[in-house]
Amino acid sequence: MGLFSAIKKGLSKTRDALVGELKGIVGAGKITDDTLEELEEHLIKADVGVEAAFLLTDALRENALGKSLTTEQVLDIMRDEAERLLKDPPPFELKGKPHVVLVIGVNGAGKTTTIGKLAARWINEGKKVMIAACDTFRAAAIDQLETWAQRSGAEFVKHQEGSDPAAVAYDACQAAVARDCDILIVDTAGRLHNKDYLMEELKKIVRVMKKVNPEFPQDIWLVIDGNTGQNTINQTKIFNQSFPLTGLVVTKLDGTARGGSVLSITSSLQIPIRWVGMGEQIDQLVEFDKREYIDGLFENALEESK
Ligand SMILES: Nc1nc2c(ncn2[C@@H]2O[C@H](COP(=O)(O)OP(=O)(O)OP(=O)(O)O)[C@@H](O)[C@H]2O)c(=O)[nH]1
Ligand SMILES: [Mg+2]
Repeated sequence: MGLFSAIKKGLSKTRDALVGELKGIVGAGKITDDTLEELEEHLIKADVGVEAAFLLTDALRENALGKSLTTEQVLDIMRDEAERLLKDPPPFELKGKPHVVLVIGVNGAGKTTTIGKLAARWINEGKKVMIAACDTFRAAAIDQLETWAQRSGAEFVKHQEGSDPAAVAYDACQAAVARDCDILIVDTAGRLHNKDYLMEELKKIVRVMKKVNPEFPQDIWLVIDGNTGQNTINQTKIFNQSFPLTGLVVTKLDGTARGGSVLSITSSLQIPIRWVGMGEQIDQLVEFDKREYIDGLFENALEESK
């Protein structure tokens, strides 16, 4: 399955909800305030998120109120607005040697898997990559990352289960410098954004990294599950208050994802989406592409809904 169709499939729930009922709402004559209100409610249900739902309907209010438009025309206006809301990330470039990427997120979001995929990708590009197991809660978590290190050919740093994650991070930074690695990717335990002590633990990881080099970590990426819908926006906001997030990874867009919510995340927080997880396999990670995403959300939607 090509990237385009994979994204389309992943976004199918949002798209179906968006377009399927849009026809009924719009097809009834002139666009009125009532139509827009109904549409707004509908967009929120389709999980594009409250912020994006407001912005999309505002765009319609400006351009469509009082007019008789076809469903295609209404979709076009929303599409233009979505294009305005989404940002393409600046190209990923290495800033320093090693370039350290700290990967954080709630439980089960896909952090460890994403790290394995990233390591494989960068090693394929000829880079020397190290990964570090700062999820020390469970032995299984360390083993899981070690398996990814073996599969991808990355160097691997771990301590015993139950050890201080910050100590692992410190060692890994030093080892990555000593072994002349291009990139160090640091895995962390899943944590809920509202658990203060876990957020403190992450802050400690960042602090000790800076002892090795004040520039570390050059990137902090939040991994979010594309199926979580509206919840991801709150998560992202709270993580971003504690850590200056430099990018997002949205995983599981291959499933029956409600990936429309990423529209709201980028529009309200201005954090670029960098990577998209499209499956469990090592090569199923793609660079986020705004065009493909928007096509996945809107293209041929009318055809499908017929
Ligand atoms: N379909 C699909 N599954 C994924 C993707 N990314 C991760 N997964 C699966 O999601 C589950 C959780 O992935 P992990 O990488 O272990 O998630 P994690 O964030 O490290 O989890 P914790 O360490 O427990 O917080 C695993 O079964 C993965 O195979 C994806 O892009 N698509
Ligand atoms: Mg993990």
